[in-house]
Amino acid sequence: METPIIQPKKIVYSGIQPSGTLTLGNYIGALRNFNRFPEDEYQCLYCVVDMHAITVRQDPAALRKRCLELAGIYIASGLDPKKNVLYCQSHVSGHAELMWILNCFTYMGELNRMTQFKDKSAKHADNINAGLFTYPVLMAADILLFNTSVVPIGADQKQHLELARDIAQRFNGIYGDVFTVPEGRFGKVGARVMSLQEPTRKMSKSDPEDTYIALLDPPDVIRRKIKRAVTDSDAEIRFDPENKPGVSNLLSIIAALTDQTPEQAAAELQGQGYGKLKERVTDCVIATLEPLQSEHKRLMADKGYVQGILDENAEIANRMATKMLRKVQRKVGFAERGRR
Ligand code: ATP
Ligand code: LTN
Repeated sequence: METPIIQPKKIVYSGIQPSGTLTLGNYIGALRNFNRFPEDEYQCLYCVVDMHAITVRQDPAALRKRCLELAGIYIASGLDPKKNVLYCQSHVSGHAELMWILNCFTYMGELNRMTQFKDKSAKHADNINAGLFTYPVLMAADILLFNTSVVPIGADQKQHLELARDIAQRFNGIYGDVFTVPEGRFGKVGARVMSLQEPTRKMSKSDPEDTYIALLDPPDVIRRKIKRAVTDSDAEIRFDPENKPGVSNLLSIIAALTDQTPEQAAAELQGQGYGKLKERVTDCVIATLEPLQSEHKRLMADKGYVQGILDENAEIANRMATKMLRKVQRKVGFAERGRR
């Protein structure tokens, strides 16, 4: 009998910044897709990217608290911490070490083209630091450090992922096949959830409160924010992002949360008013977030448990990272290490 060939599992990797309260955009565009990889084929790592978060000023106590809260959100969203590696970026020094090497394989011109850098520089004109500029290189290091095949992210991160692929290919072109070239995985619906107040802009946790739904908003706040969401002055429920951005955004939210297409969601509400549309969005959002919120509350009452998960998983991530880092260091010609 032939021995079966056991394929190593493919690596899935993503990260979210603990830079504020997570929004429905983070949930629909990223978090809810993290659970969609069968465990017999994929090993998933999900990181709390606290090193990325300090590219804008953070209050230290608040940042530390948000790191633990985000780990709690990962678990509360259904990610089993025994099967997924959930850890903090700053606990694995390999991220910064690989970033330095990759900095030397990234061109200024490439970083100058990044739209997130342009947006964030405009938003934080008083603090355009070098970290904000090299942010995408740290993200490339996160991904390449683990030989990642698949990166589930929202549409706004596509340009950063392309850069990570370019850096990997450039490095491989010089040193042989060192890095796996990663692919992005974007949701069919909701890869770009828009602001409730300015539906031509992305929903973002660093914008004013009434523009986003926070994952931990209580039902009455969710209801109020959706009621006030900007629509338009005719009354037709139709999916048409260009001409009806507000209504289309609400339809996309329903579609993403009910696994429909936005057109199907529109058809179901045909002939009804915007009041009904908003009621439907509110019901879908509350039904989705309620179980996550109650599990999160339970976890936050036991912070020691969440901290323990982060500690254990940092060890696993460190082991995986060190293996890759040593290989890269050897390739570029760093000094030999003694065995002691
Ligand atoms: P900030 O607003 O502070 O820059 P952010 O929410 O844009 O933060 P992250 O927390 O790092 O950035 O995003 C985590 C994940 O959520 C990424 O995969 C990102 O693409 C996704 N994401 C963020 N906002 C949206 C959105 N409005 N729609 C869909 N996906 C989103
Ligand atoms: N830059 C991402 C967050 C992020 C990330 C990653 C996503 C940092 N490292 C690695 C995927 C893989 C953002 O959404 N702002």
